[in-house]
Amino acid sequence: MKSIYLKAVVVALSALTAGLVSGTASAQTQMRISTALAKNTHYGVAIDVFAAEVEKRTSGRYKIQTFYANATGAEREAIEAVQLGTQELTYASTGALPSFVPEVKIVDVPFLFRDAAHARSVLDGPIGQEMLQKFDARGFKAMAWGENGFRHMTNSKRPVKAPEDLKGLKMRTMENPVHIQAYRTFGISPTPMGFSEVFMALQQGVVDGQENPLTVITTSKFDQVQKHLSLTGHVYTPTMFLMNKAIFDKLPEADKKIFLDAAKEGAKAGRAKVDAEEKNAVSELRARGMQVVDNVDKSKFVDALKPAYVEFEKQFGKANIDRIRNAQ
Ligand code: EAX
Repeated sequence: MKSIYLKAVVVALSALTAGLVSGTASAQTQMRISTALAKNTHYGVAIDVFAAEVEKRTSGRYKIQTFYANATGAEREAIEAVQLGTQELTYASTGALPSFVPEVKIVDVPFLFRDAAHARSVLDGPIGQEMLQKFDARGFKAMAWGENGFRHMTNSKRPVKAPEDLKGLKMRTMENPVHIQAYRTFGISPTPMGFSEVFMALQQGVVDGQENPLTVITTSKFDQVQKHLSLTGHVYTPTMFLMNKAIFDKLPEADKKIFLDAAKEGAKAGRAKVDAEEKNAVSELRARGMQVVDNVDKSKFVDALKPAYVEFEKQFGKANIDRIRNAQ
């Protein structure tokens, strides 16, 4: 009799403790996500939507603090912090990612994607999802691909109409080895640096030019320090929602799904912002005084890259490049 009574007390007590524990668990968990560009950009929108979706779908059990314009460090440092777990999340381009997960380099091959629809369907399809999984072994949960966009060249020296015009230009590039190799093949002298240093490097003439999607050129006001824009569209740059793997793994199953779905929503919002902004970007940049070459013959740029493609095919396998290139 006594022992039954005791058991009942124990059960009641443990129920109470469980209640208390779940009471504490329902207190808010704070997490941080950072990105390289300002709040009013396609990156800012992506992390804002991600944060809002996580908060909404978990009824506020998580609070995602958002940091813009490299406030927690450049992309490389932010990715490192996520790998270490000192920061939970970041939304970054493929600029610095290859140093962490070399397999991702293939997406940076120039003129690989025909258009944004092609890029998005490859990244959201089996090829892109396989690549996300490569991040597991390196301490990341790669949650979803997002978008920076097709890169175009700007410089302060001359209009770039053909690859010959690039010879001798000193250009800031991302730290991405595929870009660096391709741009050298064009005759460019590449100067890799983090994004936060670019405006000043252009302003002070440390470099003659840079290349970025139109949305980045307009929102970063590169027109103030660059005269010429050429719509080369030479490389597509995706972005990625990255989370520390151990922190992700500890989430309850239902929350894992919420985080993954929220990342997809964030990516979608980012891509929609790219679509909206690209419509007016060229006329906007012209209005701000840039000289725009909008009729470059892309096949000449592709031809000029022949020696680089030989290297890329060796490095990534021609079949793997073709599999992406020929995806419908
Ligand atoms: O993710 O560093 C860069 O040029 C990227 O395109 C972007 O602006 C930051």
